[in-house]
Amino acid sequence: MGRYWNEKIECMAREDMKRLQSERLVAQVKHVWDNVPYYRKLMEEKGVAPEDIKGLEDLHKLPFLTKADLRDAYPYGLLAKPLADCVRIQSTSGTTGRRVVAFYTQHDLDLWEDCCARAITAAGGTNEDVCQVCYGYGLFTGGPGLNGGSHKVGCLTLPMSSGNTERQIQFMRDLGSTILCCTPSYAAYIGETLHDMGYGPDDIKLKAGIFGAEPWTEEMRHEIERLLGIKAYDIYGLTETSGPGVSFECEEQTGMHINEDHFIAEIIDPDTGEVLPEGSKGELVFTSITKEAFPLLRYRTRDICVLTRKKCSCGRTLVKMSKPMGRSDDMLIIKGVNVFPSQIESVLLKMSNTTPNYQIVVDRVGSVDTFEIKVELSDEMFSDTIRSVEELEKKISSDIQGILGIRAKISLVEPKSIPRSEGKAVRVIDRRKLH
Ligand code: DLL
Repeated sequence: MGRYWNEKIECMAREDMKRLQSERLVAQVKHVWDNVPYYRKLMEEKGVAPEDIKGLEDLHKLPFLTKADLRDAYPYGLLAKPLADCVRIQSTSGTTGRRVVAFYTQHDLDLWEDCCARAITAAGGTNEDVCQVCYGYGLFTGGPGLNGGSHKVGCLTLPMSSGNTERQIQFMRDLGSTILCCTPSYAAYIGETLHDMGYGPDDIKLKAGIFGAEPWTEEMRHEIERLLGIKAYDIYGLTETSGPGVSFECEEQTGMHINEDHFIAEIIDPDTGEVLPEGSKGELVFTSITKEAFPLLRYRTRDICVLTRKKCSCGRTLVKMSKPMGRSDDMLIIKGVNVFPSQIESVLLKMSNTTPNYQIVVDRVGSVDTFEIKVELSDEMFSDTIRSVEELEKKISSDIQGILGIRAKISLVEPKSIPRSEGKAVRVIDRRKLH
């Protein structure tokens, strides 16, 4: 049986949760209508007023909010509280051409940290634990979110931020860290460095990791678990919704429970906006029902996933989302075929002779797309015969073609030649955009 941070909420009967969500939704819509002219205009354009929203069943009447709205309203246009009541901002790095600034009241910070505390507890964390937080601190939500959650749980918190990987391992060993929080790509890098330093899982005390902020596959999970000798849990969130902790994995490791007392989740068809039934794959949409300063009504995340209400052995009744399978705006279209980097990652990590380091390079020559996958070899494979390397190349090529239906040029590269990431990994280089 699992341990809970807030058993009453995490295991609440569905009917009670629906009632709670309905009440909070009605109040949130009124709060937004009264305080945010931008939302009021969107609602008026759709012909809907607060009186029309009587509960969960009316959610679909509300207009969607998109990233374009966030850009339009930047920086203060969606603020629902006076600035004097706000105590913090966080922001995205803006790598995909968007910069999102989210505002928090003290109450918002408390609720956010509470969501992160649920995630740490679900990963087995208690006040006996030493929690090493190596997400970036600063504007990025990863460090501050998990830091706050770790404090709430009462863990001894190591606010490391990312970088200086050998020092991370030194601290991990000296202070006996038991929980690691960082991106999955950084976790793999830390694991690799641990081994390079001549250590293995027996030389550290880690038992669990809470990894998120970027897509990662089951194969990547197994690789990290092997390298560090831990159980690896997924955590999801986005700056717009506060940050990490919107959803988190329990010991079943089959998807992430959404904190439904704070966020109502819907899955829609990204092309038509139609709400899809449970179990369908589509774009995740969130409505925040407790946020004060920066509320979101039907915010389109662009993340593609599936929701399920199948009973979970951990006892939580919170709906579960699958790992995001990609973003509708990060999907590559190569030679007319839809390609998600995660599909490629799962093929590569099934091979025993490669490392979790790869890069996808897309370009266009004339009007034809070129598609190359650089895959880093393991040390053992690198010193192997040319023939076995050629065979590996062929195997990867045919497996990729089997899954995607198009051919990629496979380039096997030397160990350690693909740049490592301390935050979100850069897996795709799409040179077509530069033309
Ligand atoms: O990445 C918040 C976060 C920090 C989540 C630490 C988990 C841990 P943003 O920088 O705004 O916020 O990026 C949000 O990252 O829309 C997803 O596309 C992606 N993402 C976040 N978590 C996961 C995950 C933070 N577990 C965007 N799996 C989201 C896959 C994820 N993608």
